[in-house]
Amino acid sequence: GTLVYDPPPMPDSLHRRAARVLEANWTGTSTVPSRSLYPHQWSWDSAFIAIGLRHLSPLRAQTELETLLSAQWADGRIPHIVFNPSVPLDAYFPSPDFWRSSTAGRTAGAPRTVQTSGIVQPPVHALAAWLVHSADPGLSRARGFLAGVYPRLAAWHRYLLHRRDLGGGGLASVVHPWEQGMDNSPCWDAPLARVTPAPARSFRRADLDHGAPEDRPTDLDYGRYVRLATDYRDREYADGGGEFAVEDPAFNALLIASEHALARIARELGATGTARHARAERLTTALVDRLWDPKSGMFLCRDLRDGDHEGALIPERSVSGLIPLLLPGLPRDIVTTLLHTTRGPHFGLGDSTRLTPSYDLLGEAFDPHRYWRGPAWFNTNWLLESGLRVHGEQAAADSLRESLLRTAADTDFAEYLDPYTGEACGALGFGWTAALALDLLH
Ligand code: 9YW
Repeated sequence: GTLVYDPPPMPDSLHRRAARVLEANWTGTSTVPSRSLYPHQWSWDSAFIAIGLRHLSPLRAQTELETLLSAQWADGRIPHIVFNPSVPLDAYFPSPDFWRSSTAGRTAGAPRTVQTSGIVQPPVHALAAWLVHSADPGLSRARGFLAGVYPRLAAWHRYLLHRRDLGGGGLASVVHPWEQGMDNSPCWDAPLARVTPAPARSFRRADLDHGAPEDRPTDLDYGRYVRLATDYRDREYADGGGEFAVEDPAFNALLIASEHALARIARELGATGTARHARAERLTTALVDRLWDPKSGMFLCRDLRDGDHEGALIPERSVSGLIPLLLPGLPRDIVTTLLHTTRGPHFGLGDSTRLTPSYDLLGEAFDPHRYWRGPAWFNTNWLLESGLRVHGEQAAADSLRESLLRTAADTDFAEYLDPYTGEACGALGFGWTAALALDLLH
């Protein structure tokens, strides 16, 4: 018979698969975290996504950030969700008719052309903008990318450092668990216990149409999220008076890293950047003064509504308290202790777990499947990977990088996973998982 050359099917490269996820989640102007669960643009997702996207298309990565920033409010806040008007209202809760940005957000200067939420998410944006610029400085300069985003990023940091310094110690506070990005972390259990939940009948959760209930926050959690968000909205998003106010280590560490990035952006644009580097150093000192807990060997959250006006540290170990490892300016003894804690029995990195869990393996509330109460996430592990490199832990960083790539491939870019077994949880084809895997491949 005829000789037919029939090559065996080529296993698709991880690079190609990740690119395909980002292609499928791209809307034309931004990228959705997940087509099923999260069909709009999310703030910190977009920053992480841009960091990966810059390797595929620097133009798309710039556009991703520009789209987000065009929804910025006049008071400087970058909303945590920018709604896509072509997605049906009932596809995600809370929807635009809950946040009412165009009416309730008028005083704070919500944009007129797009609908957004009224809360924020961690400030990864200046860091992302700098990395996106560095991927293709020629294109960036030709388009005036940094010149365009710089004033907006500066206003964003100003908002956080002034309107959100609710504790008066120089750090930014979050006023809702969704703002910190780790929605149902056990860190919030005590501060949330003081909040009267909104009645279950007053809202309908859309997340349960797509996610397994045992992997998601509970109805009681949701009642409290809704109460806090409703109260904030009804105060027209004015900062200061809310029932929930927490200083979080990851949120502030990302602000510091982004302030350093803003200094580099300022330099590229012809300024010195010195004042910004100095501010980042002051913030690092405040972070250590207010949130470092030598007894736990890590950073903790400060609950400003507990006790007197100074608030109190929340005695729960979250991966958030390891993320300051990212900062080059951290005192050496703190770095040593943090490395020790990351590898020890509470987080088990390089030992009992594949990736760092979101919460204390030995904590009473630990649950390997329920969202931010134990599962491992890619963005937090990507941040730790770069923290290990910053502090010269190349071997540990290499092995974390290997695990990240292997789990991204094995889980089809899952949203999060069981830290022991590696079993996929939540959505698949998740935006930042694909983007950060791509980044690690470069
Ligand atoms: C939700 C989009 C967002 C992330 C958050 C994560 C989750 C939204 O999804 O929140 O409905 O629970 O907790 O960090 O930005 O990926």
